[in-house]
Order: sequence, then structure tokens, then C-alpha cells
Amino acid sequence: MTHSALASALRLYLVTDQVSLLGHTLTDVMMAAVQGGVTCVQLREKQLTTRDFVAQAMALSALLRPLHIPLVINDRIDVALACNAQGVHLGQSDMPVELARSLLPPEVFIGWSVETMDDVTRSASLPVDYLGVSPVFATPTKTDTHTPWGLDGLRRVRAITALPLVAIGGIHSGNALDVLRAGADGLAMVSAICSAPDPRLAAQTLRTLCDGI
Ligand code: TZP
Ligand code: MG
Repeated sequence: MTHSALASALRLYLVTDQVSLLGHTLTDVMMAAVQGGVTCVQLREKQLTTRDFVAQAMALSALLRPLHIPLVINDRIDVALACNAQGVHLGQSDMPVELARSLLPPEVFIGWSVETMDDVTRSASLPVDYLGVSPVFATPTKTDTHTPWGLDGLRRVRAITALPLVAIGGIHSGNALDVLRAGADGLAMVSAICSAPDPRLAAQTLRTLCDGI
């Protein structure tokens, strides 16, 4: 995929989290989010057994594939291979990206979380396809994070890389445009969609914002 095709595919990027579902099932929230217009879904489950993770990944893959919405698997190369995911997302403590690249088919894209300028600089010599700028704002959804980048940090990252950038952390409809204007190609979020009273409407509102600039 070209940079620009990948950047469009990552535009409204839903990241899952069981604890943010507020009693809804993952499938229901996914269906609603897809109807609302999310362009990409990352399965990020820290508490599931491998068996349940694979089952969820297979189910999501069956839902998303006919809609041409890429499924990204967080951390787990084995699960990504098992469900033929379109992408994987790796953090600074996960498998080294060079190793992941050597295990994955060439068409599977790799996203990598950057938490410091050093990470961004290093990304230039790594086989990564997009960067997750993490976290852009502080968020209760994930508290073991580095210092938030803020909009200024995001602008500084934008200035030194041509890779597609996906911002994550504390993004919602009230700050989405600021984040896009600061240089993000995509907006990734958990709670703004998963914990919304109406996930379909939340996704639709965000998609309209994304499409409007
Ligand atoms: N990585 C950095 S912040 C974050 C992850 C997975 C959580 C984002 O959650 P929210 O609810 O969109 O702030
Ligand atoms: Mg990780």
C-alpha cells in the first residue's frame, strides 16, 4: 500500500478495549462503529486468553473483510497470521519490528508506537509503515504512558517524518480537528467510540469531522 492509501485507511481508527465497552458486546460496538464510518479497527485485548483472542480476531476479520476495513492486531504476530489480518501494531516493549517484518507477509503493514523524539528518529531506519503518536493527550484509558506529546509535539513529529501518523490518547469530537490540523493523518480512539452511549452516532460524528478537512 502507498503512504497515501494507508493514510486514508487509517483515518478513523477504532481501538478495542473490553473494559471500555460498558456492557455492550464487542461485536455490537464494532457493527455500530462500522456503520458509523470507522475506516480501520485494531483488536487490542490485554486480558483475553490466546484462544479467546484468536476467536475474537477471526470473528472480527469475518465482519470487516467484506467491507474492506483493515483489521490490525495489537502485539500478537501469531494472532495476526492466524486471522490473516491486514496489519499489526507494535509498541516499544513488543517484538522488535525487524523481527516482526521477517515473520509477516510483505503486504501486512506494521504500525509502531512512538513515545519520544528518539523513537521517531529511529523509525527512519526501521521497516515500519505508520507511526502511532502515543499518547497525544493524557487519558484514563491508558495510564502507564510517557509524557503526552500535545499538539506541539505532534507538529514536531510531523515536521521530521513522511510516514503516516496516527494520533492516539484522549481524542474526541471536541479536539479531533485540532489533532488533524496539527498533522495527524488518522485519529485512533478507544473510549470516544467504545464508551459512547451511541457508538454508531459517535463514529458518524467523528467521520464527518475527518472528511470535512
Ligand atoms: N495507547 C496510547 S493512549 C491509548 C493507547 C492504547 C488509549 C487511548 O484511549 P482513549 O480512550 O481513546 O483515550
Ligand atoms: Mg503493545
